Amino acid sequence: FKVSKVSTTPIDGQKPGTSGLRKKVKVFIQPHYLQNFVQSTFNALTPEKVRGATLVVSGDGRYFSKDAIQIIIKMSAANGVRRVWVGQNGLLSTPAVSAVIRERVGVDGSKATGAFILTASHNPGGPHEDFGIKYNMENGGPAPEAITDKIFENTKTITEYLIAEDLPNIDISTIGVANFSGPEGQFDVEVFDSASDYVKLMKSIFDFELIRKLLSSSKFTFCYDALHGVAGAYAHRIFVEELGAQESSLLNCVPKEDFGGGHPDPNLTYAKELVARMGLGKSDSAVDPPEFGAAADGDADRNMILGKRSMPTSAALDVVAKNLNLKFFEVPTGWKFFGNLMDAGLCSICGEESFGTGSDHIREKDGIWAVLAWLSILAFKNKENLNGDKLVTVEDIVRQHWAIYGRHYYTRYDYENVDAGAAKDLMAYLVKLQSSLDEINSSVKGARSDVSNVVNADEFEYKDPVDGSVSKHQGIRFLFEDGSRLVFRLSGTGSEGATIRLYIEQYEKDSSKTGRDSQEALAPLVVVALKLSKMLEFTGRSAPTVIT
Ligand code: VG1
Ligand code: CO
Repeated sequence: FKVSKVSTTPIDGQKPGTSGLRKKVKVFIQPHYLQNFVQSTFNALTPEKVRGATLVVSGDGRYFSKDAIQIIIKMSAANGVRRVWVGQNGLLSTPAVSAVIRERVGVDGSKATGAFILTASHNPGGPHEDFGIKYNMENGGPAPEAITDKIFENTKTITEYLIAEDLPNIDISTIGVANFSGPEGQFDVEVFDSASDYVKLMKSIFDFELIRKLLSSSKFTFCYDALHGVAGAYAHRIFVEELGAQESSLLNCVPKEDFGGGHPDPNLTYAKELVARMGLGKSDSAVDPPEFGAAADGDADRNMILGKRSMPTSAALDVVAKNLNLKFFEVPTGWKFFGNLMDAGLCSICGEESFGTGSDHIREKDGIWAVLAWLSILAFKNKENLNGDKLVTVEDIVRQHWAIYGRHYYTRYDYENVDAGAAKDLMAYLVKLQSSLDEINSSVKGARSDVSNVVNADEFEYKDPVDGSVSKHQGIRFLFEDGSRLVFRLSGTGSEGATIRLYIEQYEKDSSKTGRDSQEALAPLVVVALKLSKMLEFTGRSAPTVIT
């Protein structure tokens, strides 16, 4: 093949957010849009991470992925990359990409040093919806801010990109290797099985024999909803073939370019089918609901676990860590902040408020890992019990947890697609308000006299303990005397307008009060949050788009 230099000009707005660059498909398919970003990424890496390197390119299979993969392959060839690995049909979950970078060894002994992951995660897909791209590093984790800042700077000055226009399109539906030769020598593209490396890693972590006993027992019923995301490419292999679950346990496990028209976000609002099957919706009364249900997002790094109760991550983790005398860290939103801690051996389990948990087996959150972790716990607790009268359930375990550690009532209100200017004004207003605790507290008391006082109000700032880098403006916090807290922040994953996230949390230690409905328990704090922020005045919204 030949290498062409194509002239281009900078395109506005290519700043990677919480997890890569996410935009509407119609934005991504504009001439040079993807190419500018990919070249800017190559230019942000040290030369040995490009020339002669092995890169992974795949994603959650959303609309435009197939075209994007061909473009990235051609640009990789032109930039001197030695080989590109592609999951069959372009499918690899985000955690599987991380596993492939860390674990996979090619036929000739090669190892990957990075990956382009093509996903907009939990955002909908299709010609009128979202596409996304992010770069992961040699440790398998998302590029840190130092790199994403550099990529963004490069997008503002780019003048040309390199592409091997005459390289034929690769058949990514068939496993195999294609060899080419270019001006600098060999270039290979290898299409490989999307699941093998990941399944192997899971088997090295969990006791599959033990979980199999639970899943194949007639007493335990299970349901997994992939919401037509890439988790479907793993679910059959792992849950049915390896662990003996029934075929009928799988819901929406065929990956689709548009996620079947749905919103691949595993929460109580969007995972409607699963919620109904579990009998957990407001008007649902399911016949024989499964004992255990779980769902994943588009790229399979998130999980929602449903027993009769579920437990979101929150400051609950801090209480357990303190109790067990373990080190713990509070980082800003986004998995990229965990990478340094893990690489330095400082942390091994991580969680986010948005249905994300994982461990240091990779450098991404991991939806299927989370399900296997829960199943392991259930399998262990029921080891002697599979023939008994009643299995230990998720609900039993959660209640035991509350009895020991207390309960963190938690909810998140999302105001999606609000006017960007209005969202900015609201945030600026809150920052200004923070200069006077008296003013805050008179507003709090005016809204609800039964809510305790705010004792600290600040903007969260994080200093990475490993490399000393500082991330500012990571959320506006109001911390209350009784341990409750409110956090306001703007989402960094949306593709249009702004999304305001409001995190509301209240700690209850009294075990006689831990069984309440969380929306009811949090109602007073919600009133305070809305009044304090003048949510209605700024945004015109009297209710959030999504409550989780
Ligand atoms: C959201 C979540 C955050 C998560 C991020 C990426 O970010 O709140 O916890 O890390 O999505 O998840 P934001 O900036 O919109 O709040 V995923 O599943 O998109 O890779
Ligand atoms: Co995701």
